[in-house]
Amino acid sequence: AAGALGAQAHAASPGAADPLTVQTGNDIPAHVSIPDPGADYIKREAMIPMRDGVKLFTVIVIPKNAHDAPILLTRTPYDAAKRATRNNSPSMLALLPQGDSGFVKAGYIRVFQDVRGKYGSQGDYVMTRPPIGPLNPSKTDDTTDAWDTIDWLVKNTPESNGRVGMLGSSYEGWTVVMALLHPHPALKAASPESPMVDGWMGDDWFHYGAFRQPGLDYFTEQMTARGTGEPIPRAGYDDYDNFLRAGSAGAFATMHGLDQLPFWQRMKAHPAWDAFWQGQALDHLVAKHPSDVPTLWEQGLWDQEDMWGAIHSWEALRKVGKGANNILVMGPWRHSQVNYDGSSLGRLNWNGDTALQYRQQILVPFFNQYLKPGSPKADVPAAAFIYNTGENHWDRFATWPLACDDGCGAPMTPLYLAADHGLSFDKPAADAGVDSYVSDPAKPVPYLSRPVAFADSARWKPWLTTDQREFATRPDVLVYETPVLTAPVRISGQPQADLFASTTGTDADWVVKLIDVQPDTVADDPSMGGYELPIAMDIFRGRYRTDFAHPSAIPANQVERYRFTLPPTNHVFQPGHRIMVQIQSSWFPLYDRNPQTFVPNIFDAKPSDYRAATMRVSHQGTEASAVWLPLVKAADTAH
Ligand code: PG9
Repeated sequence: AAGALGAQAHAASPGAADPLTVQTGNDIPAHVSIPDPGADYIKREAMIPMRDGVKLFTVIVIPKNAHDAPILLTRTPYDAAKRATRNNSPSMLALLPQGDSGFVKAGYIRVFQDVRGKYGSQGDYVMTRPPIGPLNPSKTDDTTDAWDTIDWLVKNTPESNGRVGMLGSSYEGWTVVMALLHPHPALKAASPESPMVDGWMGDDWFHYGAFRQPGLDYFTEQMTARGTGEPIPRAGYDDYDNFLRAGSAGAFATMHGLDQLPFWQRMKAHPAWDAFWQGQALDHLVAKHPSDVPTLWEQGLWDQEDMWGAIHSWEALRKVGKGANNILVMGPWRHSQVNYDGSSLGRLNWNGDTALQYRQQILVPFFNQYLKPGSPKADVPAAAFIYNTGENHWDRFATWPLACDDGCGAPMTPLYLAADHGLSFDKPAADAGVDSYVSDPAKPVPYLSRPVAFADSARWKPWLTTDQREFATRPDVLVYETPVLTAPVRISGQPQADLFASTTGTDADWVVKLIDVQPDTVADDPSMGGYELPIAMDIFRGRYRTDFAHPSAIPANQVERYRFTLPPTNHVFQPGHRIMVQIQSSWFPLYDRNPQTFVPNIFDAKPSDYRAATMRVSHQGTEASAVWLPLVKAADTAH
């Protein structure tokens, strides 16, 4: 039969190959689009030229028959083509991400763009490329790239009304903040969602100088390929063992070849908050270049990745008099949950889908107000929209926080560590005591029960809500708690850890956890009885106690003061509950171990540097350790 077909082809075109029979070129055409006549949108792809000639790959999804439509732009390192294709569907609602539904229904044009050097875009990739200046000697950054993109979009999208909003979470939130440093005039509203703002202070890379080891996998995923790279291969399932066996984070990275990555080389050279980090700390930069673009700064109350960025940028802007067009939003969410279902987190259940409530009631009306002329004014509170995680409802604030060190309705109130592992609002006596534990770097306290694999995203996402009971029983964790509360205790602001402590070593980490202990009996959910729910917790690397830029050895056996702000909260400890504080000196393997012997750079610590030390926490007289609470009377709440 094959011979007969060949004979027919030859007979049809003697002398020349018939292209309908003999394929001589590429079976994959250079340009192809598969139209769906039933689709309710048009999808365009463009290579948008930047001022230096580099072209960025951009997907533009336009509702069919759109005219005078606003544009919603997200710039991403996570594959614009994929971000714009949740499902291969003729329905724009099904095509685009879940969090976009309100914008789709409101008729927006949706745009996703690959940042420079990733996926379809040309150019070189630089991790969260610092702004043009001492750390970036080129003529472009993500401020100019956003500007050039918006300029092109409004000139080349005839269906648009010339108004653009920017939205995105995490790295995508960072691109929104970068755009705000010098916004294009067509940028009319913005929402950085859990934006990465200061990688050293409290976002992805470090918290107060303690290094977050999952970052190493992120580096190989992002920087070993233009497209999607792989995480670091592991011999064992349990990352507690994998990292412990390697020694320092630097040794783990070297063993797995990360020294080839320029960003890791830079990070390793800057373990302190020096000019490298200061020069790209966007909370400081937005205050130096405050924009007039109305902005919703959003982050989760249990945001396990970027819990620093939104609140600190918002606060910095408020301090330079830009409160009016900058609103803070905090939902009862993990990282980026704002764009998904917000009905629950871990073992916690909320009053409906809180993420949808926020998107429907605040986010979309806010963007409509500025992007769709003629829209009603959005009903947005003057300062902040924050979920009340103790009473299970949203609170609207005309000013926030409700208590702080200076300039709020109420001062901070110390909740002191007390004798016999108690907590009290009364200042302890001069001889109330000191508690101690041995912190052994050979047996660090885990942040989640073992085995713990960074790749297990189902455990990672809600981890900040994990029951802290099993850690409370370790001999290297100090536990303090109040009696059972007989009246509600309301806090709304940022608690502050304030430790007076010593170590027999010369460096130390301090982890402080503020916890809501549920009653023994929880009638509707009995297995929650006694659950120790973290409300605010963080880690502080002791060498930075006097200066984030210049670490110094801790004098052995000398009481030093360690003060650091815990993540923000808006919570009510209900009657029947107890307030608990836990203190420990490691949180592994999420954070690299402190060798507890001062070395110039902990990334280079040698096995012999890691030594057990006795930690002493004082709770007496002038050395009264406390957690300062943004305590408010219920009547002070502005609903
Ligand atoms: N938290 C992630 C990230 C942001 C910025 C830099 C590196 C990582 C993210 O979710 O995008």
